[in-house]
Amino acid sequence: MHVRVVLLLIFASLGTCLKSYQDRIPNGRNVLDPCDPSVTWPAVGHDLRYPPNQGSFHINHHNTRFGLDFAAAGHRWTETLCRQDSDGDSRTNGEELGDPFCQWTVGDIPSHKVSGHPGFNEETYCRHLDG
Ligand SMILES: [Ca+2]
Repeated sequence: MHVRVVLLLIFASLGTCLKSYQDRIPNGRNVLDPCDPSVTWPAVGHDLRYPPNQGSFHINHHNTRFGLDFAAAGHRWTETLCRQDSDGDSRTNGEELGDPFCQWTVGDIPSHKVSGHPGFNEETYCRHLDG
């Protein structure tokens, strides 16, 4: 019983973190699956679409390079993070997330729509999945 309560609290806090992180990057709630643009990818900094407490349960997930860069920036959208190309697809994180001029701040409506996933090089990652 006690263990269940602790686990519930841990998972609840993970979900809360995710939501607050989504609001700290432009279009954080609108990032699409790099290989299936019909669905969103809420856990933008992770290599799983959903955090461990939502959707597919998967404990062995990792941060993407973007997630690591976001953490290194103090979980804030900085000009440096915006100008980085975390996934190496030749597009900056800002270009992919709809802030190509790196002017977005928390609470703003991004100047552009999201156009890519900052954590995956769409071309190589999706080709890898196709086999
Ligand atoms: Ca990308």
